[in-house]
Formats: sequence, C-alpha cells, structure tokens
Amino acid sequence: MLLIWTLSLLLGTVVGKEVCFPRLGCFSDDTPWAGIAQRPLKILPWVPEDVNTHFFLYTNENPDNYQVRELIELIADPSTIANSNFRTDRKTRFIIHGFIDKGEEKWLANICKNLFTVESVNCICVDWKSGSRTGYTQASQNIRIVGAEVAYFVQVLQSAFEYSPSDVHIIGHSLGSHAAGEAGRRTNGTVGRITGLDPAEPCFEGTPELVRLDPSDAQFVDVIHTDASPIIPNLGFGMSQTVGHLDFFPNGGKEMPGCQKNILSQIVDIDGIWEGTRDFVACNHLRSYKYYSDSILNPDGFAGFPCASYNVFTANKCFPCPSEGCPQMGHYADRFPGKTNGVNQIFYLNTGDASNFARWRYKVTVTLSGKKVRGHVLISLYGNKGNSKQYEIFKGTLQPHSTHSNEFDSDVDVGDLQKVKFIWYNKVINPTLPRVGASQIMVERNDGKVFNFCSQETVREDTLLTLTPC
Ligand SMILES: [Ca+2]
Ligand SMILES: [Ca+2]
Repeated sequence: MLLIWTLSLLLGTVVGKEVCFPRLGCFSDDTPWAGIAQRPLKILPWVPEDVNTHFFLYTNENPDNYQVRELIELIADPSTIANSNFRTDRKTRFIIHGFIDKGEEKWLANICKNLFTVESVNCICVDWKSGSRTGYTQASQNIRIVGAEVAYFVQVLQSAFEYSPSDVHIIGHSLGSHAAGEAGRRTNGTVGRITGLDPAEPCFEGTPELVRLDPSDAQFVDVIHTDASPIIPNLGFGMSQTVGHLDFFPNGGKEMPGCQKNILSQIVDIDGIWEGTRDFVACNHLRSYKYYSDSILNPDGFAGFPCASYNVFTANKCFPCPSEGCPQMGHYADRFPGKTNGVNQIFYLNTGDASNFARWRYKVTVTLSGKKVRGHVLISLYGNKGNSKQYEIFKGTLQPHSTHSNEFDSDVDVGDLQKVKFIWYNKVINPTLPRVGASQIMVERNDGKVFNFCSQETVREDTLLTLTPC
C-alpha cells in the first residue's frame, strides 16, 4: 500500500513536463499527448534539430531535381523562396511520408510528377527521416515537430507573400497523415485540404481529435483506408476509424488485391529489393499512396459508392451512383459537390491489383433466349472510348426468357456504349449442338445512364453474338 502511494506521488511530480523551442512553441506530455490508454508512455518529441525536417520543392519547371529549402534559411530571409521556382499564383501541395520512410523515396516525387501533367503546382516533399527511423512510439511523438514545421512554413508563406492557407493541400501517408493533421490544427483549420493516406492506427485510433487527424484540421479532409485490419494480430497499420469528411474504403479497406504475392515475386519487381521488402511487410499500407498517384491520371477511374458496408457493395446493392453523383477517391475527391455536407461519409469501390489501379463499374442485365442448358454467360462492352474484356454475368441453368444481372469493374472506360458481345459455354459435349442467345442486354453505367441492346439470334457454344442498340 505504501509503495503504491509513493509511486503515485512520484508519478504526480512527472505530470506536466514540457519542452519549448524557438518559433515552434511548447510541447507537453500532458494527456492526451501521453499518459492515455493508447499512448501510455510519457515521452516528448525530439528537438527540431534531431527530427531535422527538410522541404524538397519540385515544380513544373524543375520536375526531376528538387530545390532544397532549409527552413532555417527561409526564416532568416523569406526571399529565398522568392528566388526559387515557387510561384505564389499556384496551389501548394505538401507530401509527408510515414514511419521509417524518407522524403527522397520515389513515391513522393512520382506524385509530384503526375501532378505536373495535370496542373501547375508547387509540390513540396517533406523529409523527416531522422525522426521517423526510431522506435514507433517516439516517431509518433516526433510528428508533432513535423506538423509544427509545416505549419510554420505555411505561416511564413502567408505573412511574407500573402499566400492563402486555403491554397495549401497537405497529403500525408501513415504517421504523415497525423503530422498533416497537426499542421492543420496549428493553422486553425484554415488549410484548404488534407488527404490522409492510410493514417496510422497505433497511438492514434480512438484518441481525442487534438492529437490525431480529424475533419476540423482543414476545410476539407479526405481519407483512403487500405490497411484497416486490427494492428493486433493482423499487423494492419492503418486506422479503421473514420477521420475525414470523406472516408474511402477501397476493396473493403483491409486486404488489397495484388498484395498476396510471396516475397520472392516482390523482390524481382522492377523497383528492386528495398521496394520488394517494403511491399512484403506493408503492401496494403503502401497501396494508399499508389492509388492516389494513379487517381491523378484517371479523373473518373476511382468512383466511390455510398453503401452500408463493403459486403452490401459486393452484393451489388449500391449501384449506380445517387443523383448527387459519386465522389472520386484520391486527387479529385475535392470536386464532389457534397464533400463537406457532413463528416465521416463512407464510400466503397474496387480497384485493380496493379497499376493502373483505376476501374469503371458497370451493371449488366441479360435476358436469355434459345435452348435450356447449363452453362456460363459472358459479355464484353464496346464503346466510343474503348472495349472491355469478357465478364461473367451468370452461371447455372440458362433458361430462355430468364433475366440475370451482375456488376463488374472494368479496367477500361468504354465511354458511350455502341454494342455488346455475348458468349456462352459449358464444356459439355452435347450432340444436339444447343444454341443460346440474348434477346436483350441492358448496360448501366455508374452515372445511371442506361444502354439497351437486342438480338433475335442464337449461337452455339463459344461463338460470339453481337447485339446492337434497340
Ligand atoms: Ca486533429
Ligand atoms: Ca489497422
């Protein structure tokens, strides 16, 4: 009893420890920063010199080689940014990496390069590898320094160049998402947008909004969840909790297609051994920034559907998009008219298993004709933008006049439908050579537009039947 009493006295004297730094202010280990269930260890962030945050500026004028901006130089003389390729009439997008990662990693600059193909922008990759390559608990505190440095950068832009924080977009992966949230909190939510790419779960899930990314950190917050399984025992690094205005759960948010490959096949990938090992330990977690990167080049290839759950979505019950449309996951999420109508709006979609991850979902309804046999029915779509592969619509008894529907995610955007091809098979030898057809096929696009096709013909197994508009 005496021991417990003494301990509580000792602990009491520790409460309220804080460290203060010029320009960044003070950081305490008070609750909820530390000493709560999700972060029991009373630790403080490192000093800014040890986190050593750097800003690598890429622009349309220097897409391949960054201009290093030492923050200390910027503060002493804001004209250093004026002498760079930074343009005050452009948006500024910061990209912040996560745990163990670094600002020189290719994926950050690749996002910038994709951006330069669609817009003129100041693209700043934030490096804090000195603070990220340590124990996870320490790194999760060091993001407070990173967030403060980014916030300070935004404030210098505002005071020295009258640059509006609403033209700032901060993209953060993993722990970087919460660094973005901290930067946003320190600028009073005036930053235009924050994108959380699979925000880190440990030390953040279920914590107060103060310490983690939440919708109040920016005018608009969008989130992509790709590793939402629990950290214990599944090692799912990402949050399952919704923390934005729009929260996207591609492929259900837990297991990403293409992530089941074994380590050997990963290592022989062109990106080399490090990328292979990264993908092996954290494939689902890293998918979030790959989806974002592809979304820049595919403005309508990541439509997210509002739905009660992913199971309901895969049961084909959330198609097409509602009248207000579907938001796009990734870069163009800010084009959604209802983006800030509420917080924690949830959306589901499927992606591909490798880049290009974009997909376009279609609903196809087939009315059969001809003989009654068992078999599989497949169709392919032909449109003014491209032609799809064959997708299975139904298997079972092919009963004339029966109607069957299915939805699928095409890797091709076919645009406006022009014709449809039908094929059936059963691999059963049948000397009567049965013929099956489709009297009508209805194709619905995700925007609700419907295309109808008809045919009077029937065909033998494995023979294409073309249906024309009707
Ligand atoms: Ca917050
Ligand atoms: Ca998780």
